[in-house]
Amino acid sequence: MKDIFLEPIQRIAKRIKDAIDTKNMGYSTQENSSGDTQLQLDIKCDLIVEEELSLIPSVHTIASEEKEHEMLINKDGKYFVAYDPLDGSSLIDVNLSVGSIFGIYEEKWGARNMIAACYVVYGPRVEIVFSQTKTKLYLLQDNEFEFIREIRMDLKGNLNAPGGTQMNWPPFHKEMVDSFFKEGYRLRYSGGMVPDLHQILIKGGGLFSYPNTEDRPEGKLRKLFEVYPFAFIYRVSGGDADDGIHDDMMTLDHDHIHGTSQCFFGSKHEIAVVREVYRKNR
Ligand code: P6P
Repeated sequence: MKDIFLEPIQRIAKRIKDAIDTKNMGYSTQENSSGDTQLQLDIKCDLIVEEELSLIPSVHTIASEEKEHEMLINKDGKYFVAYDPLDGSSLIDVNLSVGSIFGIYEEKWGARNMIAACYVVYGPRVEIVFSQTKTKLYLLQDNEFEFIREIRMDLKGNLNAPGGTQMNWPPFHKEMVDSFFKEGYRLRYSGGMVPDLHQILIKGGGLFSYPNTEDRPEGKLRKLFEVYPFAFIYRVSGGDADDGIHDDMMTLDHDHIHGTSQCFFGSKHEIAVVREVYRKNR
């Protein structure tokens, strides 16, 4: 199954990298379903992904952060692909890393139907991380992606990536985040989900958190094309993920293609701490 998607995603990564490197196109007059004003680059990257995925016969339906509705590709296909074509695109203005995220589901949407996940990080280098039964790292060199190594996380890390507006965090969440800093964890947060989670994954571990907050009572990050893909990747890599609400978020059925959720991704130790704190404060 990886062989069906890896090559198209490598083509997507090269085309989006080229799009990022071309002349700055500024903002469009449109908004996406999350209410973000779309960069013309967002729209261009969305079309790149749509074009490449549409060439795969086994793709049934696609759903994009940049599209209000899902899009039928081939009624005889069996894979449902959700994607965020250029996550964190507002960071391009300040020359920080951004990414593309893909969640691959079988027969229908929903965490329980996820069978693979992948992201591309566009930084000083372009890298792809693809998870199915193992998590594999690929690096773009001389315009070709080369397999580098399998990624495995340590049981405990020392990086702490606390998302969301701190003044809107629940007090028990702030106490938990501060407890990691008191243990010596180091703050690593750029505001880009892909590079922030890539750093924790590659450096062996830690915690990324984005809680429900007063201003975002259902969290901010989108389930189908952000939360579930990274939860899948972290678990396959020997880490863990949780939503602080359900016994196992990856058994949940589908609700809405733009549904959001609070989310925690990290090494097993840090996620166990999250589970204990959130169960106590339900
Ligand atoms: P905050 C980018 O807009 C994004 O969707 C993710 O890439 C990132 O993790 C998050 O929002 C950052 O949100 O509220 O911490 O700035």
